[in-house]
Amino acid sequence: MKANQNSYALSRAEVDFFVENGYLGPYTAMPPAEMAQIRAEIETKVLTTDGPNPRSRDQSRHMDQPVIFDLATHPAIIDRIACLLGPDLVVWATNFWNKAPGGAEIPWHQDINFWPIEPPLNTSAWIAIDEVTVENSCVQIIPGSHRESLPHIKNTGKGFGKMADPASFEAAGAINMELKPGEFFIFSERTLHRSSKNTSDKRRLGMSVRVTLPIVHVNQDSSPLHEGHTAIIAKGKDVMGFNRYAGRP
Ligand SMILES: O=C(O)CCC(=O)C(=O)O
Repeated sequence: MKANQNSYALSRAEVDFFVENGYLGPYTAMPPAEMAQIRAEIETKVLTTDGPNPRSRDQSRHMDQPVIFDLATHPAIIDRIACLLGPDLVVWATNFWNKAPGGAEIPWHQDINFWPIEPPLNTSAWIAIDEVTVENSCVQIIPGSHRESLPHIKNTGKGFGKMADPASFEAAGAINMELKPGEFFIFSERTLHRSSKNTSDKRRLGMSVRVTLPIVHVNQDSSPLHEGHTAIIAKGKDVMGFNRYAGRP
């Protein structure tokens, strides 16, 4: 069966749009009412407990929480990414983006500057757990920015270590990825994105799912991953054997 013969198949026009613009979506993984149930479980079982990453409760919860494993491997996400990357897919990281009212800006960046993967190939899905609007600081992206690797400089004292050098790009064409709970968008490892300070009185909770191929070496013991980290074979098979995996917890 070809990768694109599934019920979430991308059209050729959507694939071309991704190649041209470095993002796709929003798409719906589940209706808001279903995400409300998942959100309740995340609030009671996940955000309030320690997970496998000793530095952060927000990372790698696919390893210990079935609800997060299921979200990260949802066919609405994985089958669409299969239309971009092919039939064998690895979810190598999951992390929450939990921005409380007043939460700080995340500066413009290209993710590949932060990751221990080689070759540098990844497609991410950003899933809205809360409703995400301009007011509570939705992610913004710059279409087409993935076609160039930009220099990154220190973002001293701001909690997010690096940012794209503001002298190296033009943010004028940025678009806002506003999402209903259960919606997500897809973007590449070099798509420039940011989010502003959360100036609303509403939390903005989302989760990123990072998807790559079995040919990619993931340095799983290194930050932002951690000792004992396991990835997921989300679709197809891994005949390479470079990385550590585990199934549904
Ligand atoms: O949620 C945010 O504000 C930033 C998200 C992000 O940087 C990412 O998913 O790579």
